[in-house]
Amino acid sequence: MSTKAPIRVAITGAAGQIGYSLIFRIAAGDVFGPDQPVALNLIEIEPAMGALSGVVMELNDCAFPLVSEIVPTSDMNVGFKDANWCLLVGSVPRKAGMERKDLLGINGKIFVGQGEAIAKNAAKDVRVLVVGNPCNTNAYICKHAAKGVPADRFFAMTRLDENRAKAQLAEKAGVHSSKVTNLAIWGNHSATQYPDFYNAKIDGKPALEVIGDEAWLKDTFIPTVQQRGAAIIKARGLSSAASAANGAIDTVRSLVTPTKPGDWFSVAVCSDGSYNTPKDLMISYPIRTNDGKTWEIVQGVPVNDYSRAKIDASCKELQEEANDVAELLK
Ligand code: NAX
Repeated sequence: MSTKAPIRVAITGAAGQIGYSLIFRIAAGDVFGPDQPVALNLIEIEPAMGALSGVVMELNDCAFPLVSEIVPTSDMNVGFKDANWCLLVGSVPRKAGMERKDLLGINGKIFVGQGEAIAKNAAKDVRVLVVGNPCNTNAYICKHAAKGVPADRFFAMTRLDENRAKAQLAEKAGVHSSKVTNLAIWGNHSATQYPDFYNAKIDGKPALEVIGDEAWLKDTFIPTVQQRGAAIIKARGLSSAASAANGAIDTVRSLVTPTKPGDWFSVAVCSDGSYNTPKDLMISYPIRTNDGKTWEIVQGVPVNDYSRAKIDASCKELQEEANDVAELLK
């Protein structure tokens, strides 16, 4: 057993599908490394506590060497206590006939409560990744509610979109996905997201040059990435879970590990107005970290007229979502 102090990770929606992949991989050391113990605070709503007890039994049955403690709870004050990382996965799914505004309102209340509980209970160095949809706006609400926690500690997940985009480009180019770099997702984790193929590289060369088919990139690649979640639901009868958990794992790992020189990764962060985007919203950009602690929006990435229009459309949608939840932020 490692002598390092454990990192405490709070996970909401712990008995859900994504939780079922995510928790076991964190416990196995996939995020913080094979020498870093983790304490797991598993948060669920009361009706799912029975299911969560089954997850805890299975976790125990894995006898993971790195797991120092497991705290299953439906009390947010217990769940976020001393958490260094909060992975907010649980949220209420959209049901038939539900307007976006209704969904935003229902989830918004949850993320106000969670933001307040994080501010009150979490560790001083807490960082928060929101996965539960609509993740950008849920993170925006949480950030506002978590008074006293710096805005640069909040993130919303667009890494699954980045990974999906890399896989599509790799397949088209006939190379391994690891050869695709500099793939930024801009904007919202929604159908308006912009997977930026103009700046992506394949084996160090511009993706456009390697693929040589701009029409395919605009008319097939972008919609395929934007609609990938729906394609998985159609094929599997369930939404993406293992790949979503993997996206969350990649996001945290990228934020705690120095980024390779020249490369970047995608995650939504609190906008400082970079690239003429609205300040304060949670917008996905090309991000890098030099020390695994602080991060920066990569500056100077070329944005042509096509990219500009796509980024603006996605930010407009985020602004509308923010307007829909303005009441909750008072
Ligand atoms: P599930 O419905 O399987 O699990 C969600 C779990 O959250 C349930 O067990 C539920 O009891 C719990 N929950 C609900 N409200 C809670 C609360 N207030 N506190 C604690 N737990 C709560 O959904 P799953 O497939 O795991 O997806 C979880 C979320 O991820 C959904 O909002 C989904 O839309 C979102 N996704 C986000 C993605 C992204 O790229 N950002 C991709 C995958 C996924 O669609």
